[in-house]
Amino acid sequence: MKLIIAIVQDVDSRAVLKALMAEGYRATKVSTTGGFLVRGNATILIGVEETQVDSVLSILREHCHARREFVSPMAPLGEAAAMRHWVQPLEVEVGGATVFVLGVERFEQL
Ligand code: 2BA
Repeated sequence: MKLIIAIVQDVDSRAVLKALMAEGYRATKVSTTGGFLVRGNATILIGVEETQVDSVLSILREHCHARREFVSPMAPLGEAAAMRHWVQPLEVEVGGATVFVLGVERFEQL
């Protein structure tokens, strides 16, 4: 058995869960926060048989989209004034999905 941990953007999470349920997969969504942007994202835990991993990855690929986000770097006021120019927002591309596939040693439902 495998545990798929997929970190997706909040806006994509509903469509991903809907598609997973429609295909008969079981999943748990946890509300999480990205360490870099410090914005809400969603972590979806999906326990599957090894033969189902690729099918779940296809669903994630179909429903998770990359988007461009802007971050405003914070410079201390004194420093910004010393630089005598505005600190430019930094553009980053987020997603589609960051996925980890782990082996499951034991699975129990008690
Ligand atoms: P965040 O940490 O908020 O990162 C959002 C996006 O910012 C990243 O998108 C990446 O494009 C950029 N970014 C992250 N760290 C950076 C850095 N040190 N310098 C420059 N740009 C940086 P993604 O790579 O698509 O990641 C989306 C989210 O997936 C991340 O949100 C984080 O929550 C998670 N994630 C990504 N890689 C991970 C990893 N190796 N371990 C755990 N979580 C991860």
